Amino acid sequence: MFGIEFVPADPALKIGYMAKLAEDAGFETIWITDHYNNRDAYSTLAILSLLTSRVKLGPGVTNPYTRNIAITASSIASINELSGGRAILGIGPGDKATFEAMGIEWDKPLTRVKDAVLTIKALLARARVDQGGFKGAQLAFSTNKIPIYIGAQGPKMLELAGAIGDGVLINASHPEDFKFAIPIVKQGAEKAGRDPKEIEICAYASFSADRDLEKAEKAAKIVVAFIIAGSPNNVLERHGVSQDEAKKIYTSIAKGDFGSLMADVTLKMVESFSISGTPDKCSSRITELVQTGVTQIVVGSPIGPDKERSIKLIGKSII
Ligand code: F42
Repeated sequence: MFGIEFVPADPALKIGYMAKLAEDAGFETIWITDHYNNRDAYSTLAILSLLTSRVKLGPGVTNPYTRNIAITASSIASINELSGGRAILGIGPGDKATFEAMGIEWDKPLTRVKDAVLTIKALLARARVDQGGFKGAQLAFSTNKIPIYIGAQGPKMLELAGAIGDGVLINASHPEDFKFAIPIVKQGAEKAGRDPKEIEICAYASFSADRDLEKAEKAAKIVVAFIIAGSPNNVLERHGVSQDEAKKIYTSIAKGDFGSLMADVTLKMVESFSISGTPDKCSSRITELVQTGVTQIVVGSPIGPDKERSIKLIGKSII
């Protein structure tokens, strides 16, 4: 199955247009990123609910810090109603850098995500919630079941996703990352007495497709630079990126020196941190990912050098 990510750095109506294209191209899920500095994810999802008719859609991912989780339950239930039962909820611990700018402290992310998922499930089932500081919170309208996907990279978050999620959104593009992550998700499911096959494993991947290999790779470089700058050391080591190389990239981003970035990000890095290239090249990477146990490929930024053309190309030559 294929999904696609849109970043509401663009206006909602523009994303609505792209979303319809994606639906027509054969994508089955649409994920809208959630960061305070972009357009609001739920306003965007409301527009998408009206402009599409088959795709499932939801935030990918929201978090328990910037929105009270009862509001998240109400928001996603509203999207479910507007879309005729097509809502999906992606939730994760959130993005540390934007929290700092908002003055939000990132305390106990694992516990917060766990409590959020369990509470949101209870609220969506119209239960009265009296735990986690809530005092009798209850939704005043009904909704049918909304699948909850957990955004996870770290081992404990991956295990939690296996234990309580309907799916997991793993921000990675290379088979080695999934060979590490998937057994942990499955172990989390087994420990919780669940069938590991029930959990959807999504590769939330940086993706860049074009008939011209070089154009596709070039378009991925900026996104790959940001991924490397934000990756923990164990992930960099897994892909043979030295501390010095990562530091150089981090410094170029901080200076806004995008000219240097194009030289700092090597083709090997593009291979490790994105799915980029011609449709054939992307397809063979997708086959490798499916062999590790991935069940959904989420086509993430940049999508390609020309988003509209790449969506059509992915539909025609990959999906
Ligand atoms: N973040 C956003 O803010 N917006 C987005 O739109 C977004 C999209 C997105 C899509 C897919 C995806 O996979 C991630 C995405 N993210 C987005 C990022 C996401 O919110 C997380 O930042 C990302 O998934 C990283 O999470 P992580 O799994 O690495 O978890 C962190 C918190 C971590 O360190 N986890 C550790 C682990 O092993 O999993 C565990 C930490 C731990 O145990 N903490 C203890 C606890 O109780 O929480 C406390 C420890 C102590 O000493 O206090």
